[in-house]
Amino acid sequence: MSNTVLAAVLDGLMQKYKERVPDVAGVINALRQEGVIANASDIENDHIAFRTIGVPFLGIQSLEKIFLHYGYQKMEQYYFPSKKLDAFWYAPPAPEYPRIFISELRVKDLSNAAQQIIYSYTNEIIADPVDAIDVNNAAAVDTFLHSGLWRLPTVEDFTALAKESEYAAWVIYNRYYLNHFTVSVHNLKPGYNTVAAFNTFLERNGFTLNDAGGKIKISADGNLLQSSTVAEMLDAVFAEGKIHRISGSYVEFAERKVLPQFADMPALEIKREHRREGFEASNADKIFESTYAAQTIKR
Ligand code: OOG
Ligand code: NI
Repeated sequence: MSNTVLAAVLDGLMQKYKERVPDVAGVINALRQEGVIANASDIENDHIAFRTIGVPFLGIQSLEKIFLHYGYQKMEQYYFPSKKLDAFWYAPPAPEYPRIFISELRVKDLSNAAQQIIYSYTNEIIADPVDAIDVNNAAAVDTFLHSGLWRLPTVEDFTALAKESEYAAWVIYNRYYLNHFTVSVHNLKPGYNTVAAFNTFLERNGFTLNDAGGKIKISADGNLLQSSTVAEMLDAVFAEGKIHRISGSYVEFAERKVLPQFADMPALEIKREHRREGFEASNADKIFESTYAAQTIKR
């Protein structure tokens, strides 16, 4: 287990993500302009997220091996029946690293036709690709996470998949590109340290928020609050050089409240372990929609 390798892998992910998602630099610049942070490195990254396809050799069981190797610990499972997804979250080896959320498409829950489209791509993979890379080599992992695991999809296949599962279409094109990083808001200065206040800041600066189920997603215990931007549409090159607009990635914001048993602790002593941990399926269910057409149409 080497945390310098993990740090380099995370840096590589963030770099490509920033290049593809203008909202990332947009949010960082707005925070700087309003004097909330001095540098991008002042932002605490609550978690990052990946999407995967549940077929042999791929999916969660494949991608997670990289992060388990770096000392991440597999935590709770979540199930999203209407979206036909499963997910797990992973606790980092040290608090300065982000949590990881990995979801997986339940391919067998899709129609036969959609399954056949997916298999026509994923059947190119005849062994777990993670087993073929040296996970101690950050450059090798970076290349793997940003390379095509299967051939470029056709616009027809992409469109047919999107009709049944927008998640399926997103991942058949975007693969392991970072789906989002998450600004942790509770340690920011007053006026920015709740999701409600942060959303006001975001909208004042022209960002479009995902309003599926309301702009603030709140866990049943009231202690995990989340919001997200709507993914921007980008021109993507498909098979035969065809260009089609697809949704890219988005940015998320999270507020983890101090747990009731630590309510009387002095503010300066409060650390990550004193706050609400994990995720919430009902929040996540709506956050997935940040890349769905009903939301992306708003920007
Ligand atoms: C992940 C959506 C869920 C969260 O923090 O609950 C999520 C995705 O869009 O792939 O990020
Ligand atoms: Ni998230």
